[in-house]
Amino acid sequence: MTSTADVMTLAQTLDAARRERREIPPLTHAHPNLSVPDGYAVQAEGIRLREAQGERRVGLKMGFTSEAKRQQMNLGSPIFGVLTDRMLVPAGGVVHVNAGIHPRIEPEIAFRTSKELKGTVTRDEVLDACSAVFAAMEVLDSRFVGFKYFSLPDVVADNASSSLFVPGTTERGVRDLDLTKLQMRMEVNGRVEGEARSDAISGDPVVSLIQLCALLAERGEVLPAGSLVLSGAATAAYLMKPGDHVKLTVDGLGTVEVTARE
Ligand code: OOG
Ligand code: MG
Repeated sequence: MTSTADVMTLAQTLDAARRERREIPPLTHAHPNLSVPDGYAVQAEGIRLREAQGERRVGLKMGFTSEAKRQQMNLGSPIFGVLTDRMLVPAGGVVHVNAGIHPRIEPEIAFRTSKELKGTVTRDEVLDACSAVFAAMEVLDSRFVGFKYFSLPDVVADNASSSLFVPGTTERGVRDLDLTKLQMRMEVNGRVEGEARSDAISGDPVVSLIQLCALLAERGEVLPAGSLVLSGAATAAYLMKPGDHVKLTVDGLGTVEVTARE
């Protein structure tokens, strides 16, 4: 187990890399024994640093919940990260690629909770606790060199590569549509970049929330009421270039668009 001093140092290193838009080597190069729980300890310390800089937690995101993502990053199990208010980009807004290191964008299904969820929960309990479902895009930005070849503890420590998220504005009730059969299409400058059905996400995006509650419980945490939750990308992520116009269309959940600029 990494010591508390190490956890703080690693969190500060990652936070500085993020703020200075600098790639760093994976933490496991210098700390080969870093475990996944250590990664979550570094992530939590990193979020405390961001809160100390005035940011507020608004939700959580799941990662590696689809086969497409697990293959793209060559990593096998679901992980979570924390979303803050400063990561929010309104639908139709702009993502400045130079404000990041190597931002990538991906299509997601998002939920808002109105009740706390804790520990082992059923699909019905999740549906009862969710006040809305909507389409969203996530902009990832790994702080590690080349955005690849990192291990699970590295990406967990790096807050699951969180950078920005773009929630759609068409909100629906979670029981109003079959959440496993929503066709999702992400276009870049009119060209289809990724397409999948929503069951690409954990077989059912609601299952991502069940998994999230289980992962949180391992750390003695709950999914608070009022959280925004990204259930994970349905397709591989796309590397954004200035001038790209990205549009996600999801059956029953409308469209979400964003433009990349320098
Ligand atoms: C980790 C984050 C994965 C997703 O939706 O699967 C993720 C990464 O790809 O760097 O957000
Ligand atoms: Mg994602």
